[in-house]
Amino acid sequence: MITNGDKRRDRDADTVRWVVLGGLAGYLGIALLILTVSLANIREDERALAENARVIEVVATEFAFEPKPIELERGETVRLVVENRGRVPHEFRLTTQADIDEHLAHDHVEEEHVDGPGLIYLEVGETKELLWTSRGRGADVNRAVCLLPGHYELGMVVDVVGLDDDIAGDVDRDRE
Ligand SMILES: [Cu+2]
Repeated sequence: MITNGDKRRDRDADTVRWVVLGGLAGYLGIALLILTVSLANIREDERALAENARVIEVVATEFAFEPKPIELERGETVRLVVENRGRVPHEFRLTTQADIDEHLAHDHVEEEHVDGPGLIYLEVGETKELLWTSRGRGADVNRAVCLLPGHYELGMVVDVVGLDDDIAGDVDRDRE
């Protein structure tokens, strides 16, 4: 038997549910607003960074990159404008010799040709940009490479060296 007391309890439970849901929706709304504003700020910061960044023009051909080496100052943000002047697709990948060795050890595992942090894939005739901030010695990249099968072996690798420390010396040593 349903009593009036039961009905009231149901109504009360409904009210509580709606208040909780409303509260959650409110919180979500505010969180979304904060996220949107933060993302807009990040985009604004990136735009400012890109505008002030030193431009380094890089040309990819078969099978080399110019210039050689790519020189960065510690903490410097550069805009790498990479043009594929070759007759086949290439990639431009900022990485370390250790990662290259690792990649080669796995016999050129076929990867999807998608751009990512420090990586752009270039069709013939394509020019793309990469914004990069050098973090300095130890945690940073020391090579720019194309890891499409066979390209590294044919010479598509350049040193990425620091202008203000002795990364260059280390790179020269470990390539010998
Ligand atoms: Cu290549």
